[in-house]
Amino acid sequence: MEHETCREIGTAETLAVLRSLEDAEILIHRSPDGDCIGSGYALYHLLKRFGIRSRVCCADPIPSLYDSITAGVTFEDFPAKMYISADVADRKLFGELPQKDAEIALCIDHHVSNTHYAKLLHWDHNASAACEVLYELMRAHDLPLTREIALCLYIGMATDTGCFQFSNAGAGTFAAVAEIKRQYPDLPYARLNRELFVMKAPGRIALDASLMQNIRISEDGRVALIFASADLLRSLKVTEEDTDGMANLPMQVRGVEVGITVKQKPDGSYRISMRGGDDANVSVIAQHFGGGGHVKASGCSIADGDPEDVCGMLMDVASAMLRGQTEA
Ligand SMILES: [Mn+2]
Repeated sequence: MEHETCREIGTAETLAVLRSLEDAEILIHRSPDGDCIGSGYALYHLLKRFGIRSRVCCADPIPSLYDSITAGVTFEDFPAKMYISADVADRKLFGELPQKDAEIALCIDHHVSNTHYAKLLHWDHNASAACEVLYELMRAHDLPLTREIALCLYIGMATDTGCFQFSNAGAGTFAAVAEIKRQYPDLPYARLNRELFVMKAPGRIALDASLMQNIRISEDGRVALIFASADLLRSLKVTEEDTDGMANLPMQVRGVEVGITVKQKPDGSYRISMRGGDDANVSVIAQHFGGGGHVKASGCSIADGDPEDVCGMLMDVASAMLRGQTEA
């Protein structure tokens, strides 16, 4: 729902709002990833330096993968007076958080699809990550980049750029990371990259093998689809947290421009993720199915249907739309 008076603000006003907060809760999105966790915790550390009590709130538990961010942080118990959000494009993405309907004083985000649900919005939809928006804010006002904050921001930018491999990693992203590395050369970058982007749980290795064995590829080789049935996910005991990054699998096939990942939920509905190569705009394809997102990374949901029909239809529509996009 759009806030009737949502106003976009720059860094100076954002900083003033942050400084004026009191007993604040920082809301991040459900199924938390490195960017919302990183930006949420970075904001917590920043507010703490301003002498402001805050805590990060998420509908789902923070995966142990992000222990390096959460270690040593204990949130105080206090009745919240104000709410801000980080990396949350839409109120719906709060999930089943008790505060999901609260007035959001400020949202800091980078999603082009932000629905302007907050009272004030500080965003840059050209930034790779909410963590990059936050980095720029801190840089613009000479706020000290502490070690904890640097770690949070690094993980957020690394996450949303697929470890700096996606096209959303811009000059600003690399400049931010260069500065973080210059100030903190001894953060465990290589270990973090391996833990976050290379290593997988054994069940996940088995899942990837099965998905790749059954990958569907269009006749022209430009659209690939993998289907993870609820049965398969259950039998391999793969948790939600373990499927992170699964959507990038079809893009491993050479020549693929649109990669589609279909995950069947226990209730029979489907969650679809789409990834785009150089020439594809998957946001438009996802919109066709009522979803949306970024040009190179989007998603949508389908309520029900036979898996064969759903996968076949997605392949057909994506192939046709890709042809439309790339016919010059
Ligand atoms: Mn993000």
